[in-house]
Amino acid sequence: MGLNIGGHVEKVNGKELSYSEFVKRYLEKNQPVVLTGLMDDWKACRDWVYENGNPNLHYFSAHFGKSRVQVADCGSKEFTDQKRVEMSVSEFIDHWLKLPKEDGSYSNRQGNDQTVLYLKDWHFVKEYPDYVVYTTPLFFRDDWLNIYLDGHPMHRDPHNYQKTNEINCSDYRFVYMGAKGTWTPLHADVFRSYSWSANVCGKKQWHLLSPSQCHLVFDRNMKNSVYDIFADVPEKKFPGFREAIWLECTQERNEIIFVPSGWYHQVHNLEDTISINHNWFNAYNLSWVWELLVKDYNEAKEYIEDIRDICDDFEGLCQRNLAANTGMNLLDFFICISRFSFANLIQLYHLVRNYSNFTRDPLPRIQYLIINLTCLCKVALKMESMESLSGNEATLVGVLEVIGQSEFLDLCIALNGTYETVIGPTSDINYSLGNNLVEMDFMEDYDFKVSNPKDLITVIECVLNKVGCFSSNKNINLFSKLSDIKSQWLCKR
Ligand SMILES: O=C(O)CCC(=O)C(=O)O
Repeated sequence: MGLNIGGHVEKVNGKELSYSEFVKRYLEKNQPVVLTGLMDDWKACRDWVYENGNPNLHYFSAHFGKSRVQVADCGSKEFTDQKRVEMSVSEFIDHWLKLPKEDGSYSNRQGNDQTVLYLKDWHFVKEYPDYVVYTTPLFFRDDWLNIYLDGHPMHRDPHNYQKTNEINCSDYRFVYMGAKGTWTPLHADVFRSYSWSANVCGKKQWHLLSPSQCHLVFDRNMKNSVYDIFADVPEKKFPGFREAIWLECTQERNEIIFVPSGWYHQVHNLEDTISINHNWFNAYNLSWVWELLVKDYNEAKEYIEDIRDICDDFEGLCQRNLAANTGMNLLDFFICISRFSFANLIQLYHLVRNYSNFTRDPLPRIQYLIINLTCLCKVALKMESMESLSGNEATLVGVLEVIGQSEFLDLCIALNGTYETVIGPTSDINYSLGNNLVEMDFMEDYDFKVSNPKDLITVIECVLNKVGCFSSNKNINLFSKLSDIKSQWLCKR
């Protein structure tokens, strides 16, 4: 029996969409969309593609041949994913060019003797930062994940900390390349982040399942999900699978698909395809990331429960396992959101305090910052109940100390640049972050130390109080919003 297709992913001309419309229609509602018209000036579409639309594979061998990449063997399953091997780009391209068919592609999806190789998760931007082949479209710019990883290690394991190790330095900006017939099994994305994927050439077929239906692709114990939705899925093991209603999408060359948080999807390359994709999170899907971490943490704990009594540092082991399996642990996430809270607070404080000095109305930016801080607070409130985060020495950090760190300054500059792009500038004059940081000197009076979510909420409350005083003095219609956030906090406590 075939899949139950309930509809197709909407296609929209990205040139006719504003950022606020994109937020309202897709980020907030967590709905997928295909955007057209956003890749016209990408160098990748010229350098990497012949005029007839085929990938210029020789270009890759000639320019990036020595790069070491992860390649999936689409014909063999290993645990929950395809088996991966490492090879050079040249080796991968040689394999592709030697394919038996005259059109240079694999003959069908599976069941072919020929090993079906698919280059995945190539950290291209990280490896070739000076060769700018694309610009991230406006809609996907507010990307806290990659902004953070540009300057901060994600997992600072005190037992095993190396500045250069893979987890520490990676980003989530990738290139994918595969011949017709290569594919990606059913999955939801890392951290339950958002993702976008742009076809530089070729064509992909997507099948997507909304989060409200995802339980249907799991087995009775809710442990394993279906691997390949086109295989013979046994009803006994996956009793809900046939009820699932899928969204389908054929993504053409020069189109970008937005995949929202928590949507399961399976992808097939219908032609030889090169794509660029990013994973990211921001205020709108932060709670998705938190929920996933809690679920994975509980599973990691349950898995080793039987050695709890003989383990010196059971909690530490759980956190290390969580970081290894999920890509970050609870502490990493807490440190990350603390820094984004500080960065958003600094901007908010600066904008409200100097409200009348800006040449452009800062209110839209202020409103955006308030939304961000509301989401950050909501997540911090959820985190409060997590025992492993209450009073953790490992995360103890002085707010002023963070503000003085160069990587934090870089984060603030990047975030400010992002907001200028997505919301608009507040001034014709160049933004001077140094002044903003100096303005925060009032914090010295409080000597804030943040070691758990409760402390973080206290800092946010304190700065919002200050900001609230300024805004009421200056008649900015902001105070009611701040009171709303506070009353939300109070009734949740
Ligand atoms: O293009 C593919 O093969 C898979 C991409 C994907 O799953 C994703 O971007 O989340």
